[in-house]
Amino acid sequence: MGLVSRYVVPFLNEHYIEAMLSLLVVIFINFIVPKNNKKKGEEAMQNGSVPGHKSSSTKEERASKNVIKSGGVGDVADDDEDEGLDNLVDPLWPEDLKHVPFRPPRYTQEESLQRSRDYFELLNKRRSVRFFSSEPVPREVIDNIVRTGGTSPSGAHTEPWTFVVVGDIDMKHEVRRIVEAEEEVNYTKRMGSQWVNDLKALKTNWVKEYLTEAPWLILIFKQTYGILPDGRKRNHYYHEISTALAGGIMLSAIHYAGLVTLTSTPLNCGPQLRTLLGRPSNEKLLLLLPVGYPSLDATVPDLQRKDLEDIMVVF
Ligand code: IYR
Repeated sequence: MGLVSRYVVPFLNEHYIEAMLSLLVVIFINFIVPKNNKKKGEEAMQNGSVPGHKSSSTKEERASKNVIKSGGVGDVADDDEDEGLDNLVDPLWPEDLKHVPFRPPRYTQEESLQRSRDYFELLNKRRSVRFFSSEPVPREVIDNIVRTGGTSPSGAHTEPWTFVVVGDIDMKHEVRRIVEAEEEVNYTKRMGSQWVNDLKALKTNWVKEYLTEAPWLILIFKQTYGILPDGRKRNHYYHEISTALAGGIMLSAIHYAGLVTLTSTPLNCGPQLRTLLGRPSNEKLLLLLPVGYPSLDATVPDLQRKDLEDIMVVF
């Protein structure tokens, strides 16, 4: 008691307490906050997400929130728990990477105008199709489509993607079994009534005939990190954005080849499909594209696209 009155009580005046509180605030702002943000920033660089976005809720809670927010196939619940992403090796470039002249084809302004019109008109005819013919498509066409996807830009040129091509009918049946079982739960439980209602006009449900009708399925996996020959993990910057861009480029290649696809995102199927296809745990399913010709009686919803004024702002 003597000690307390001698050493503590004299300092219990409001000026002293105020000064100590200010000191604590300064320490917190300067040292604790930047440290946390740096860590979050590093995480975000790897997955392209917004720092501080992940909450401390359980995996299941995050899953259902994500289902409602984004409807993404690669969401946390799906297969996105990245284990041990510390100590990543940054991309390895050859010691003396050369820069070489770049001379792409050069068109006149009129030619460019014509080409831009033509390409718009071509891609404006692309539609997501759910009704496929089983008519075969040569493997070489698929090879070229995958090659084209592989021309996509990627973070630090890490090419963080794997395209799994399935033509084997038994494997397609396995994929369909997994997707339909999960999608039934998605439609009846996980998605919620508003989401199901929003999709009504598209006439989708959990029965996915296209998964066995289409001659090919392309499952696009993003690689959340790379694995070097010596086992070290390599940083794959912006792996999700890079792989999504590759998917977009593939959509245009599929359409240009006169084929159709559906950018399907079978929610909660990632881990099972990854295991079925023998892919390693650094790969997460991003998109599943059935590829082939439309069935003769295929229909699509009569949708309109937004006008230029509604999607473009010019300064
Ligand atoms: N993945 C489901 C649900 C679905 C979700 C959206 I957002 C769509 O635009 C279409 C379908 C399915 O494939 O049925």
